[in-house]
Amino acid sequence: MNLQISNMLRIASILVLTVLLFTGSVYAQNPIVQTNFTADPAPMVYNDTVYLYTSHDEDSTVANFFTMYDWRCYSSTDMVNWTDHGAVASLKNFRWLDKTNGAWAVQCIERNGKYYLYVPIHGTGVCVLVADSPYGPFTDILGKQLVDSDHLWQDIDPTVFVDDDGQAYLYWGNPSVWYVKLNEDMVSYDHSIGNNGVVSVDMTAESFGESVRPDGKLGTKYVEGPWFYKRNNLYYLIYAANGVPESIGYSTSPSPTGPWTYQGLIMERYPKLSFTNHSGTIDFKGNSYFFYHNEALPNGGGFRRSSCVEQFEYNEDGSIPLMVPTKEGVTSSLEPLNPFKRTEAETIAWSEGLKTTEGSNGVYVSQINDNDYLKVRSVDFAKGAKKFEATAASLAGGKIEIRLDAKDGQLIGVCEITKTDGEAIWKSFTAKVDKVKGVHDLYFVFKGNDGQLFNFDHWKFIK
Ligand code: FUB
Repeated sequence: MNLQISNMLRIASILVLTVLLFTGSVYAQNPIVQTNFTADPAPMVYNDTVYLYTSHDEDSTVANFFTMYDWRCYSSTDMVNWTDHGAVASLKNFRWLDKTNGAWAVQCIERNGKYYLYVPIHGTGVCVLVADSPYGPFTDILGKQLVDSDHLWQDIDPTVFVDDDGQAYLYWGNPSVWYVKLNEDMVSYDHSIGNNGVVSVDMTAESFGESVRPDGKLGTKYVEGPWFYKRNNLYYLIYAANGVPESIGYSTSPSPTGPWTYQGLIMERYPKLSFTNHSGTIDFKGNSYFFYHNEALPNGGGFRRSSCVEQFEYNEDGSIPLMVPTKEGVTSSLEPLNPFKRTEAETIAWSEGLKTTEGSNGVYVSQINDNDYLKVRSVDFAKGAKKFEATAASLAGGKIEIRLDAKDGQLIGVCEITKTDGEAIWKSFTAKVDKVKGVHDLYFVFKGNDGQLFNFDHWKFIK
């Protein structure tokens, strides 16, 4: 295909996708999480699961600024249904800290069976927590910041990668980039290089592109939110670029410590993306995915952001294509969901009107009102289900309409949730269902009187 035709096709597809994005005429899948605001997505692939760590914008913003107290975790094996594991760490994990706000962009990585959660605390610097499970509990084993620096307010957005030779690197920073070489324990670093161990990356136009800064001076495109990784022997640094509102750009290098070469933008600015952006990429089950955030949820905004994901393909030379943010997100599930196994109610592809809450039984779906619904994608009923079972705790009580393929799709059963003796008194409820076979999107549509109906913990079908 000659270059002109390929450019025309690219422009045409961008136009089509842009129309889809703003008319909303596709099945919504972005933002990935609708029950909370989830910013700064940081995916981690471990075995057959993607764990998505996010920072968390509170529903109510204090003093018109980032209001962020904890970090959340979601997981998926199919890239369309995401299970909410709640807040896995918070500022309260740091007993020595006298701050109640500032839980900014996180990244978690696994090494030798331990999970290291690198977090910036705004104004305090880069810290680390350690756990034996991706869901925590995470422990502050240092009792102080990990990185000792003289620019703590700029020490945000840590990103960590362990190279094939076992050397781990921690990059971070706004509006410059620094790195340390982590020791094998992942919670200390080599102090023999740079400024007491902290190496300042050369911020040149060749490495990070050229841009006019807000003060009118010429600077680089790099702003913040680095995401560091290696693919086919090429090192990538993806980052928020081009001032505010932020685009996403990237640089590559033949070595983990540079020299970096600016390669261009991955995502331009679009309406409904927030004034910040923050990305992460993964390869998972043979596909490549790009995570970022927007402000598209109802009541969303620059301080109430939501994580999104797009599937993409690297070009043959390893370069990353320019992507358009879509409402559609990931269009196909990587594997069907087995409905005959206990499934957490907070495993959701899309929902409206719902929140999640953490109680003694873990995370559950809450704030269920009449006509709210949740959708679970690509559910494989195989040769058929006969019965549905839901565990719920009821305030007023109500019904779960079980429907297929659309909110008003085929009704296969209705599960009555009668009053239990309180909103944390869990009981099992069952309903007969019409025999349904094969793979369908499953919708639970909640019905009842005014006010909150019940809380919903888990469900399954019985053959
Ligand atoms: O979420 C707070 C800050 O906004 C992050 O640390 C930056 O990357 C930007 O997304």
